[in-house]
Amino acid sequence: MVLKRVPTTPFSDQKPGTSGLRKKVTHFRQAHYVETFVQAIVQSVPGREGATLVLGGDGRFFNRAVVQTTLKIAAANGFGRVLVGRGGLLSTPAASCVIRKHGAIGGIILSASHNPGGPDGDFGIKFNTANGGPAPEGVTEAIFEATKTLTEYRIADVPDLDLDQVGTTRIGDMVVEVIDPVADYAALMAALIDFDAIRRLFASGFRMRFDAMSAVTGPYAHAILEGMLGAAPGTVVNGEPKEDFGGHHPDPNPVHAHDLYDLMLGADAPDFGAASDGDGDRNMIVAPGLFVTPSDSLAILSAHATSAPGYAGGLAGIARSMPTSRAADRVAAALGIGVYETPTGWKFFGTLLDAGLITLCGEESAGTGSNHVREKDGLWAVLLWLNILAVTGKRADAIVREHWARFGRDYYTRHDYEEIASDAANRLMDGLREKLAALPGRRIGDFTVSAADDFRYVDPVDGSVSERQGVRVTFAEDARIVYRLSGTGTAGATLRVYIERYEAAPDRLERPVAEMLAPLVAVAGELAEIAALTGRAEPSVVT
Ligand code: VG1
Ligand code: CO
Repeated sequence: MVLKRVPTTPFSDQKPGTSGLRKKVTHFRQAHYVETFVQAIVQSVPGREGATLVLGGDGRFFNRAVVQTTLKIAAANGFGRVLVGRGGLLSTPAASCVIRKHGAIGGIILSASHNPGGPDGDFGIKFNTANGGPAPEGVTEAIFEATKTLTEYRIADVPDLDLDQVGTTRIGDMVVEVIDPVADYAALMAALIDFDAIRRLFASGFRMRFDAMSAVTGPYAHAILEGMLGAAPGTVVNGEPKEDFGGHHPDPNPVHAHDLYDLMLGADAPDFGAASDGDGDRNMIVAPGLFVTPSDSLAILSAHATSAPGYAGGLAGIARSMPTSRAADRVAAALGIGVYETPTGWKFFGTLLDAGLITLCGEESAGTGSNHVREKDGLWAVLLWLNILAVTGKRADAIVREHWARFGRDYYTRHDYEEIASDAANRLMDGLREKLAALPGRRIGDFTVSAADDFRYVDPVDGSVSERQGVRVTFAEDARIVYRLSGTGTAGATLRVYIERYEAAPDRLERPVAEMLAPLVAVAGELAEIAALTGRAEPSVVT
């Protein structure tokens, strides 16, 4: 193997965000940009000499090229073995599963998740550590520091490998194993979920639609739902991963997965609808006639988890990201288990999962997961739902209604203001921070502020501190508004405003969400002066 040392000038903009480094493909394609970031990752891995690395991505445009580059840099930096998904594919949860199962030292996942793909779309690179989870902030900081000082990278000067056949090859001393991207993941699902019960459910005529959104979960869903569980052929739609996701936003929400949403809310709805995102870690659940918010889904899965073999012993605790509704807290209280509130981003669940403090966790952004891997897991959530439906024999909409009847309902909406000017976004957040101290006790509209702060998280396991994780304003009327700026966008800034209100009166559980939350939406706009500061009268996306 010929090893090249290539001189490069450092970059100043390779700071990983909520979930790795995410930029436009055109940005990633500038000379040495990918190589510098990958070199920074690999050299920040202590003990890499001879160790195993996992590699794969969501199949978007540029995935194949970066897989080849990463293999060559890994070989030049002393790794002993790389497990790479066939065709360069691995969903994010499957990568987490493979890292854990094969004792890898970490993994590099190529994805910009739910962001659009293609030559003009987005690309991303993230690093996961040996526990299978997103690198914690200490590690991403070290990677960022390296990108700012690197003057060369090391790369094997070898031809591209054929990654389309399962099998073993080498680059110099480094073994490259091309693996079936589905097999390990499917085996893990079969160990956690009652596949027999779900097989009987499908055999009884239960109909479902799973929309893979032309992204990475297609092969997983085909193999598991239609192959192992006997769902009718055609259950999985858009099941072929495409480099540009068919031109769509692979974001499973009622806006971008509207075909599925419309079908489920129409007269001919099947029994269950679900979708997943670009890299397979998000999920959308739609019952016949009823969209299930991700926050409710976390609460419902938590309440029923023991019906699955993998959770039959009960839950240790539940965690949710701070902006996620407090529906899961109500379940935790009923179960008498701990509940943890973390900053946005899956990396904050890692220590809690590793320490055994929690079993399930989730985010309002369509992320749900458990201690089975260290990433959120879209298909797992769908399978756990199916398990619950199969074991209870109830319809999905009935499960949701029963949940509200028992625990009350946390009406919830998120308003996103995308691609606003960064300085306006920062002014808005700074303005809110300045107001915080004076807010408690203040009456705004029909609401009285009971507490207001900028969320500061102290990790209960390792004591690490994360400041300024979002402004939260809590009201005496059991309502809450949260403001934060996105850390995954690739153009300008995105303001996210999370609005929720609890309602327990039996005759007020099925009101239109927009109507129930309208007064609070008005308060949210007034408090942050959104229209005046951003120039936007309306959000760009409401979920
Ligand atoms: C968003 C979501 C967050 C999620 C992150 C990565 O981050 O809000 O909950 O963990 O995306 O998800 P932000 O910083 O833009 O709000 V994925 O599926 O895009 O990797
Ligand atoms: Co994702």
